[in-house]
Amino acid sequence: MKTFFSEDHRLHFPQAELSGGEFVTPYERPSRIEYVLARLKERKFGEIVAPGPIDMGPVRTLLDPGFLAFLETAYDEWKAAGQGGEVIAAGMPTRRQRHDRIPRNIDGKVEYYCHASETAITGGTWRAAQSSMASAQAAQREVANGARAAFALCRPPGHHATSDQYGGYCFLNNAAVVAQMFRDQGAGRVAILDVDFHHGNGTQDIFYRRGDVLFASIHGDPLDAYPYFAGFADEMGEGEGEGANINVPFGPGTAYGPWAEALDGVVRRITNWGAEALVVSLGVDAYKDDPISFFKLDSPDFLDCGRRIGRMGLPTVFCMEGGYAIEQVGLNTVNVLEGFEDA
Ligand code: OKP
Ligand code: ZN
Repeated sequence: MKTFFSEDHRLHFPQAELSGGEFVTPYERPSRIEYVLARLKERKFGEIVAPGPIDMGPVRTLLDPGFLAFLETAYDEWKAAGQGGEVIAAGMPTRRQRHDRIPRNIDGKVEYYCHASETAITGGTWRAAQSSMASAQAAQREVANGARAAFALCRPPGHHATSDQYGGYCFLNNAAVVAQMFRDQGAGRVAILDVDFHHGNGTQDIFYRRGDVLFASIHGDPLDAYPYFAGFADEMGEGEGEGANINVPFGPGTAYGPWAEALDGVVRRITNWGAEALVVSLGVDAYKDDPISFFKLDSPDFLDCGRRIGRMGLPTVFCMEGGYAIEQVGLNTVNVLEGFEDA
């Protein structure tokens, strides 16, 4: 399958992430991508193609206009206000406060539109996020034009971004927009399978009340893992979306046995539900040596995971999400893709 990838990801490289009370180099860093590219080339996996420009149409359909305008200008406004560093939210509206009024002050706007302060915005973030989305859209078009599958090597990732909040290293929800594009082009039902270690709270939130897009995720139990406040098994969708949201949380130390069993369960449900297209939020941070995660998947397990996904036989777009054991990110990612093609 083809890979769609933009060099513009480099424009997003914050110097600092707040982690454990210290500022550290962000785990989500440009070099992650180098390892994926190197493996794709080494294994002669398929053509690597630069995407065309982003199509803002489906992005605007799905996401909040105020949020998009904010992302576009946040860094400049921050600087214009005389703030010295990268754009970092020092707070957020809490459950005891209002969130029906959008502050005029840029510091306040950042708090309003952010849901996790480890994620900084820099001067190149908006362009990088748009190019990441452009890769996802190009992969979608490739599949819409008849390819069995395509890989969007997205950076920054997307699955934590809601229609109006960024955080968890994510700004624009690539997988959600791909699913929406399949719908707009006539697919009746689209499934999103999120295998990243972290719950895809943003994707879940965007489709929670919709019955046409099913969201399924296997992830670290929110009692133990970010994003902490979403991803519990009793979140099953609402209204039209009831029954079209599936969460399978697991605790620390979970190995491939139970994980694969959960995957088979989810695959069965997606198949029975009647999905006509599949979007995979492909994070490989379930890997045993990932520095910010706690599952115990090993590299060969990712091959097997890809095979199980491939057996669904659906037109599939893979969107890169997380994976922070930098040197193994390439191997594990390409393992999923190869497993998929083997199936
Ligand atoms: C993004 B993706 C650590 C808090 C967690 C955010 C992790 C975002 C993961 N102190 N930080 O799903 O891989
Ligand atoms: Zn993750």
